[in-house]
Amino acid sequence: MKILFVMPSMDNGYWKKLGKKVGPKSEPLSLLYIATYLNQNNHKAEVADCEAEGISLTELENKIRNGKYDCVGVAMLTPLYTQAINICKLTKQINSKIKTIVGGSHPTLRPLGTVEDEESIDVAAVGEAELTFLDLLDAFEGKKELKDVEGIVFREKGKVIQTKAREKLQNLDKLPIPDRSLIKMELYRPSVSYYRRLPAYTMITTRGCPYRCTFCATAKTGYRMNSVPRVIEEMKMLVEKYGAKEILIRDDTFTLNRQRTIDLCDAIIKEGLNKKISWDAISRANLVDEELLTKMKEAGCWGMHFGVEGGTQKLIDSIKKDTTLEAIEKAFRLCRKIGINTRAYMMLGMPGSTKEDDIKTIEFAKKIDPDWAQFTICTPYPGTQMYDEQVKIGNVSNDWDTFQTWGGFSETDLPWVADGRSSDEIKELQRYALKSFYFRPKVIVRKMTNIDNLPILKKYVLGAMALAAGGSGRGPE
Ligand code: B12
Ligand code: SF4
Repeated sequence: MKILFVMPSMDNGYWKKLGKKVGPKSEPLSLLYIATYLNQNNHKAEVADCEAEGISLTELENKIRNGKYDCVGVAMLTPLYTQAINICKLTKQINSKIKTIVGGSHPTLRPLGTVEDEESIDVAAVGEAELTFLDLLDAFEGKKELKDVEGIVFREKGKVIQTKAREKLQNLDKLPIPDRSLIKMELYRPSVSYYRRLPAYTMITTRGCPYRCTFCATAKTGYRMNSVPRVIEEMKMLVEKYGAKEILIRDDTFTLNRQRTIDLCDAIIKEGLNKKISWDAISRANLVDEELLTKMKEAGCWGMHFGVEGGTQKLIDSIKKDTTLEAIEKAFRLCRKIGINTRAYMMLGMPGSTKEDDIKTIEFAKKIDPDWAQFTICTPYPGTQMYDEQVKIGNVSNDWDTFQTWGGFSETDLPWVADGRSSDEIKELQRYALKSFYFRPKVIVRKMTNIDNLPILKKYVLGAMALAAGGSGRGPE
């Protein structure tokens, strides 16, 4: 069958305004994984990335009209909801026989509601969808029944039906390396503060996270790893075929399995990849130590990102972060000692928090002194424990377009505000947090001494402009 996978344009709120300039253009790995798997199994799948390729709805319409597709698969993160729906509607207007399938975090976490709310969606895929999609195509070809396809929600005779959940694929090596020739790799680059050298491309080496943070859409999803040789093969491909100078490893908790991290670093060094690329990764502060970080640095790791979230033990306990302020401080201290750049993800306005708590969070960010800090306004995404709890209280919006948790300035309406807090107060605190964090003499001097080439200077100028554009940043009164 012929399938078009579409990544909708991030054409709302923050992304429309500042995101286009300083935000990321990230390879749509989710769609590439599925498309590659289908192509390997004798289907013909293409990928259209409306954001990166600048494809307008009219251009997409022409593509679908002329492409003779049997199915259109659309990626649906919560903030992409409306754009994804518009693409399903458009497809049905062009030809009602084309099957529309949505997948990604939003339908995974809200499967029945997603299909019930929108008639132009034929099927929603729940969870990882490589195997599901292949089965689905068999069903569309009449080889099996839709009700026997695990991991989907579909509509039949006016009824919405959810099938048995699909078990997670344990051996990730069974999936082919995503075929990046399906997209225009030259269009992709991370956000300005996320790289040192370009081309910088993204990959994942594990799936899932066993931790239970109440705000997180990937909480309690287990943990599976690609083998070390498979990771090396993909890294080599990025270097040799696409000229990557940097790799962004976007696993949720890269260092969860300490021995595997060490083995991977050893293999990177053995292959000489550490001489060709640098890389960064995301993990938890309690999952690193001096020996591990030293090994990672030797293997080319230049940056580590940690979810810190709150600046008091009470706050981080309240979201079940399962770590301590001491462990966090230690991880940042070690990274600086070893020479690994750090990024701290902080959250403002958590449930039950006060303005004073948030000020302590901002002060804690300064204390641990990462190279980059992101202060995001806490947002309960559907499917998370936090969402379920806040919906009971009754103050969460169902306007999915407003679910944008950018670490820059939030200027659009917030979908939710913690009890006793106001949206204006939290937005103002966010401005204060960013400005008071970055416009410290120590940070400015550090950034200036780090400028050793023009692109870095350019990205700092862009970053400073973005910060300066963000309102008064007067801070707490
Ligand atoms: C890389 C990344 C990004 C990148 C690229 C996103 C992209 N366009 O793909 C960038 C930096 C741009 C980004 C932005 C945001 N992200 Co993000 N991101 C990720 C991250 C770390 C990895 C995604 C990835 O590539 N995974 C690897 C692939 C293979 O897995 P996958 O995406 O889950 O895909 C599988 C299934 O979901 C399914 N599937 C996915 N899409 C589709 C489509 C179809 C048609 C089908 C059938 C199936 C299907 O099949 C795939 C293969 O098995 C995830 C965390 C995570 N671990 O997934 C967060 C995550 C997806 N992001 C999240 C969020 C909240 C955001 C932002 C809203 C944050 C913000 N700053 O505002 C923005 C949204 C931007 C926007 N307007 O869409 C949440 C999503 C929550 C939600 N309910 O939508 C996640 C889950 C993080 C989290 N733990 O909470 N993100
Ligand atoms: S926030 Fe990080 S550690 Fe917590 S559940 Fe999500 S991915 Fe895991």
